[in-house]
Amino acid sequence: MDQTTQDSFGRQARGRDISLQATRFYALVDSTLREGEQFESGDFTATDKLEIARALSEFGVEYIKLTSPAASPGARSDCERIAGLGLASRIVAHIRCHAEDARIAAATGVGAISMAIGASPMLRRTSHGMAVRDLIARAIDVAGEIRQAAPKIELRFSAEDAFRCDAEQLLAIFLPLNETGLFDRFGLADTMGGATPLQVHEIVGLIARQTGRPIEFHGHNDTGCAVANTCTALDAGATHLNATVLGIGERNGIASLEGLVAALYARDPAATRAKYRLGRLAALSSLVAGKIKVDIPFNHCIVGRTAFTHKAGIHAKAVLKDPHSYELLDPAEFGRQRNVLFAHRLAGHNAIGARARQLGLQLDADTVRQVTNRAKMMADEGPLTSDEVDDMLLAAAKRRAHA
Ligand code: HCA
Ligand code: CU
Repeated sequence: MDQTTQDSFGRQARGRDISLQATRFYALVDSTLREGEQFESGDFTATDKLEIARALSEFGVEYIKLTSPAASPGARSDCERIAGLGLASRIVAHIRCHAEDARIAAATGVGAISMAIGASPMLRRTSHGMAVRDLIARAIDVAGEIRQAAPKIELRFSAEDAFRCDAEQLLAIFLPLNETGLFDRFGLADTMGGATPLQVHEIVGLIARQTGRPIEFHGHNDTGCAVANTCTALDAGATHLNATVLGIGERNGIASLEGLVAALYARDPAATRAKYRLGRLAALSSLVAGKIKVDIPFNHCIVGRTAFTHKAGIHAKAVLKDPHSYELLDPAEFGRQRNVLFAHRLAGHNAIGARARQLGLQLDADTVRQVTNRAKMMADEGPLTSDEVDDMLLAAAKRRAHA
């Protein structure tokens, strides 16, 4: 009865029967060099792509997805070059469901090919005009070509806009494709970013159970749910999770690698640490931010400026005693630093006392409280700087020495 179980976050839960499982097997499919190229300023040069691919591989993502080599002569030569680097990450070429694209991709030396085609009634009408029957026939033809050219290549078929299809429409596509045995994995894309976690759970679970195949999930972020949906897809049985550095992609992008890594780490720090070189994440984010000429959002998971900044007195007090009080993620693991703010009106004597110790000052509790009260009054009157608080602490220490 009072058993210790693990919840889906890998945490111990006492006395409750939680049926969700601990972290399952998964692989990260980074799409910075494919979906990310579709970001407003994601026009990577050949050198950018090589640099980013190397950094992704060093971080440890299992797959690096590239723009279709059929997109342009440059895309093709970059794809061949990256596939030839011998990186630890498997290189994936994304393609349309076109025989010519497939031929070009199969000849580049990539380890995997991902084909995607609009599945929803809306995209079938506006994107390619094919009926479901024709779409299935096309996917089988293209997959057949690929299997002939590269029998061992890892092959995925994905339904674009899967979450504006109902379950029957999706099964009508995936079940016949599954029977051909041509595909290693199926993909479900929330192309519009409008799916809810409950919907994702239901659809991913259904397609995983009905096909018995590994499932890849790709979630856009239009409603801010991309990371939550991707984690929910994992809980529902997805094995391959799409992300991009800083979440870049069409419109406002997809699940960010940083957000996903934060969520996976929060569930199971040891497993996440064992899979990825966490200390390299911040440099990877900065590298990509520099290439696309954007600032890293101040509040981004892990790499944002304020991700490890504590302010309120109550928080600061507990964090100074034990950082786990208000930190799920350990900044040191990610090469980041904790910042406990002390120059503001919400600061308490704990934060200001800690600052005094940082400055090497030994002040008694009463003195620290006096400085704290003065700092609060000053902050009420206008902006207070760290230097002003430091000056007050130094002055108090001097007075004490002369007393
Ligand atoms: C697009 C296609 C895609 C494909 C996702 C996938 C999408 O650019 O529109 O490979 O599963 O979001 O549907 O990125
Ligand atoms: Cu997409």
